[in-house]
Amino acid sequence: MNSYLDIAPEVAEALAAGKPVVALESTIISHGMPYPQNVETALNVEQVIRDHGAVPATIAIIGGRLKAGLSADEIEYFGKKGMAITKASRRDLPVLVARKEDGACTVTTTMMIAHMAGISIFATGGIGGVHRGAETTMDISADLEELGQTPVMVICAGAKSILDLGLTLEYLETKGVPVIGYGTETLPAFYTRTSEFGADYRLDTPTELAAAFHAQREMGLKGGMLVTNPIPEKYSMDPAVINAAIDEAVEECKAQGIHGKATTPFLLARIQELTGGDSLDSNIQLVYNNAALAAETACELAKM
Ligand code: PSU
Ligand code: MN
Repeated sequence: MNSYLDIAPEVAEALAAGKPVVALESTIISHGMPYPQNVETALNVEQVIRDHGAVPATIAIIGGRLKAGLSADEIEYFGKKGMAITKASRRDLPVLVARKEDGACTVTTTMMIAHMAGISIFATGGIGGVHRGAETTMDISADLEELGQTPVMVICAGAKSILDLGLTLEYLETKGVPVIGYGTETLPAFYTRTSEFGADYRLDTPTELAAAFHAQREMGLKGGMLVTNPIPEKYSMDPAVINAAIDEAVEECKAQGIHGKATTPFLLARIQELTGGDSLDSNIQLVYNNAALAAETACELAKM
């Protein structure tokens, strides 16, 4: 086993026994939501996974150690420190580990560490993608490259329109990543259940998701699978309201010259401010919804 990796005892026991485990990311805690809702959500999401028969493994870097499974105190620490923790993507791992520093794991590094630990399924809210204007800025999230090379299923609520959804789908197609609509033919747009874009395939049950992932893995195909699960109807937002907030946040981001890894956290925080917290409520609920589906799918996969 990787000597930089610490698997929490409960997670290690579940993996050794072939029991279902679901990975969770830590950037959503430190950079995706404000304190204290971030900590409350992170603890609740672990409970949702347990309630659906799987073991949660929140993933982070602490003191240079790659952690699969955090304690409640460690989650509180990440939530409180927030943006002061380094947001860790693939390129950040070597220096953070060598210097024994902390890092909040994005979708990219959560996939990497989940795979090192032997965890196949990961639930989150949204993924990074091709940003609007990427044809000149070249701002394309490392999450897409990771989906192209690491065999982990990522269950999300689609992509926010802070991204160029069409270009994000083109990139995923190039990388050979299946984009599955869960119970839907269209790509969900995070705060809303649909978008103008199609998913590659519609699958309707956790068993079907597990079977597709199992086939991909058995064939030894490189790369992950992206499952896009629409936000529950009662928490979905008015597209006019959320899109106005997103457009404004994107304009401010450009005007302030924000770029690189700061872009996504800036946009997420600004959207929450502009919508007076409504988008935060929706965000929290869709994460619970994804966690439940991930746990159910992990249970099915464990039987295959
Ligand atoms: N999108 C969201 N919520 C998030 C993120 C993205 O709707 O919390 C976080 C995830 O951790 C994701 C990361 O992996 O931001 C992408 O950052 P970047 O765009 O800098 O690659
Ligand atoms: Mn970027």
